[in-house]
Amino acid sequence: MRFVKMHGLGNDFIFVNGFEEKIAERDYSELGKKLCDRFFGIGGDGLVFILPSESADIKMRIINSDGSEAEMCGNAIRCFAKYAYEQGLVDKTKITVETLAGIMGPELILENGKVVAVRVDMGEPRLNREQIPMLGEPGQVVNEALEVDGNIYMITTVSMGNPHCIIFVDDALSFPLTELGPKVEKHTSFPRKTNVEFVQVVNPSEMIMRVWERGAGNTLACGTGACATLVAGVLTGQTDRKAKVHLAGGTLEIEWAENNRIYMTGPATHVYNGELDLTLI
Ligand code: ZDR
Repeated sequence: MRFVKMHGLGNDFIFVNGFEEKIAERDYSELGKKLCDRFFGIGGDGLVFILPSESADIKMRIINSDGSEAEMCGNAIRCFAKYAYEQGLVDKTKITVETLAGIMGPELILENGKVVAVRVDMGEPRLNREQIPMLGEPGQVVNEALEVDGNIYMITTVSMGNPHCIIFVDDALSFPLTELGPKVEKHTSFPRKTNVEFVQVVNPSEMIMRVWERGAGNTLACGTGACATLVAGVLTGQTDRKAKVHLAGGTLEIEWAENNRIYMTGPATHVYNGELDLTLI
């Protein structure tokens, strides 16, 4: 099976071109677990399939490294758009991509014919508790207390098609993310688990964010998480509607436009092409 390794700010993915490689859908989860393993497989935060779509130009399916399927992935979709364009699977710079979170709209930013960045229309944030989903009374979850092991954390939740729980902290870099992250990810309040973002507001147009990803753990960046973080910054009155989000792997620019849609701009990087004998793993 041929594959391509790409990353968006160090959030790394294995891409499989489903137009050429015929993989049965029932094998997606098992393959995701195996191929994403950094010791016995290729290594990656997720496995992404590029597939034909009936409702958009092209379709993306993403399997987390634990074999679960994510509705959406902000970093992967930038890589996805670059790959689809460069491989000639689409012939325009503004495309529509079907995902489990709805149809997204990446736009390639070219310089001298090369893709230098991708701006993605990530759709509208979903703010009602049942849309996250999170248990409890209907309404928005903004600065609400969540108890974990007897400690109280103030959380704000946002769905970008996938669930995010944002916790504002004084110092994101030294926060014990690997301790608290998995406990919030699997907290009983979140029936489909959640991605967890630890965020420090530097000023109204800049934030530092660390992420504990649902199904993937501590990763270097999270595109949907950066979008959810900007929304949480606005809802809590701490940031402007346009801000830079600094992640371990680099910076994303996020805007919550007046049309209620979120636009994310950032890089997408090709690392290498490979070929794998599936009978060996
Ligand atoms: C956070 C993420 N890498 C992105 O860039 O948006 C998405 C990956 C999917 C995530 N682990 C989930 O929602 O299960």
